[in-house]
Amino acid sequence: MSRLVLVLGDQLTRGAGALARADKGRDLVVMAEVMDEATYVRHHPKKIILVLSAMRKFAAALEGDGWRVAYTKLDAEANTGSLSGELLRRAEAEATDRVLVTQPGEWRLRQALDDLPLKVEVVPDDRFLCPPEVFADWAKGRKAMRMEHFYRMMRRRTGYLMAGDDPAGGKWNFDHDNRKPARDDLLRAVPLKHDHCEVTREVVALVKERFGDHFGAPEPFWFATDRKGARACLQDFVRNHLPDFGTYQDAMLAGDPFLHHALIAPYLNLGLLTPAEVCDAAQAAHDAGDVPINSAEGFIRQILGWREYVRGIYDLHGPGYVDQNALGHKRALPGFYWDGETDMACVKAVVDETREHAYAHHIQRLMITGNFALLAGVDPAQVHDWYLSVYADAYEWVEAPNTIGMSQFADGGVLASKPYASSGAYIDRMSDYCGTCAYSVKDKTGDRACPFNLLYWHFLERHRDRFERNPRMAQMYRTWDRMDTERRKTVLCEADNFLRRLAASGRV
Ligand code: FAD
Ligand code: DLZ
Ligand code: SF4
Repeated sequence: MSRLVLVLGDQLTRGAGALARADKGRDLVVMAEVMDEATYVRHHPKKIILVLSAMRKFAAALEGDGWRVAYTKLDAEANTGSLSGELLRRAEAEATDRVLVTQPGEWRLRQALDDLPLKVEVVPDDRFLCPPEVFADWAKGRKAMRMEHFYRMMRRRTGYLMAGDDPAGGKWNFDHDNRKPARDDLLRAVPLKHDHCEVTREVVALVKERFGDHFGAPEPFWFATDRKGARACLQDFVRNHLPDFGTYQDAMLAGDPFLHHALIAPYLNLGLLTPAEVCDAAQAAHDAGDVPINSAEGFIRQILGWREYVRGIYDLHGPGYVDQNALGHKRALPGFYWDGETDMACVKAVVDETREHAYAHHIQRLMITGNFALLAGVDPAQVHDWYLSVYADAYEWVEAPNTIGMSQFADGGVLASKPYASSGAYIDRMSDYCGTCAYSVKDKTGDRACPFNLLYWHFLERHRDRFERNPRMAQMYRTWDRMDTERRKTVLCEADNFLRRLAASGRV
């Protein structure tokens, strides 16, 4: 009896997982564009275009390789609207009850497959560098599961940037060299942009018609939508940006959303690139003397460390991870996360760029939009929903640990040893946003005081019981406690007023 080989929209890797175990001569590959997946959050239109266009081209490539492929387009008359429905429909037509699938990234779909009245064989997703049993073994019995420890284990295990038993360059981490602000530079290379092909043009029209009311501009659309294009992006990044990646990793510039970032997360998360080939490319460029160790290490840490680590955390903690709210935050997500209507120049820049590109780099996500939501006490479930909706690279397994854990501290410290909270001073140091802002980053109180300055102390005071004894935060509490009593009262009172204005009108 033949099997249905379900290939999900983010499993577009030839020869991996279920495809590696399937029988080309007998089994039937099933791929389906379905409304359930397109609407479980209101994805940015660019993300839907990317996924559907890449799915169509991947299906064609599989057919070119000799596979039998049953592909359902979103607007096909027979489309049942869900992946379960499509599997049942194809199972009946193929007269089989056997399904082979690579483990879906998200708990939501893992559960849907469990509920199917078919014999579903789930095989591990072997595209990751850390097999699930290795992560489980590393995590076993640990009180604190810190990324840095995981990362060192992975460096030793894979041999990336190792000199025998020691880390190349004599240190595991070169972050100390990597915190430079960037200057406006007209000579900085811009990201590689891809022209629409016929397949993408058809998908753009479909998405504009069906999802035109979602947050985000469908065009200009210039993402790569196949492996060849994704490889070209990787090569372009390694040549033009990787040498400076480390140095400017944390920098933010108004008018340059991309700086020296790789813009490859959408391709990695779809399967058009594998983490192994990305790390290989960085290692090779370093070995050839083209990329200094601070950049090679900083970049490989993101892939081999952070990306693998958040995957492990998501798997280990189960579907309940996203419902946590350790700090008890309840505020509604402000409207400016959608329309950008705020006087805070930094927040406005990130929201506007997100709408335009379905992209913001890590520090923008963490220290601007994430930091504001944390300081203002926004409900983490609403923050999670926003991040899952607005980025082209957003998939719950990677987005949730970053949002719920790293950014909002809603997991109570599983992922981060202290909250990523900062006042305006950090933003001013790492960006040029403050120069054009209606608020003044130098003002700690008063009409023009930067909201990040007011809310930072308000946050520390609100959560004193939880954080006062955290050794990494003790210094900040000492600074706050040394302030004059009247000044502290003024800060807290002005922060309260700010939060009242935010709740009343949303316009701040
Ligand atoms: P670069 O900065 O060039 O980094 C290279 C690669 O490293 C990325 O492509 C990515 O694959 C990996 N990487 C870097 N940081 C992380 C990280 N913290 N976790 C996992 N992988 C990482 N990343 C996603 O892929 N999807 C998400 O939905 C997502 N949501 C996020 C939400 C929040 C609140 C925060 C703070 C971070 C989130 N990240 C997410 C992590 C990171 O911001 C993005 O991976 C990165 O910005 C993608 O852009 P890039 O490809 O230019 O990355
Ligand atoms: C993100 C996405 C979208 C927008 N559409 C589809 C789709 O129509 N069909 C499909 O198989 N996958 C889609 N995806 C990706 C899935 O949501 C992804 O596979 C799950 O989130 C599991 O990680
Ligand atoms: Fe952001 Fe404050 Fe700077 Fe304005 S002054 S850009 S709100 S950090």
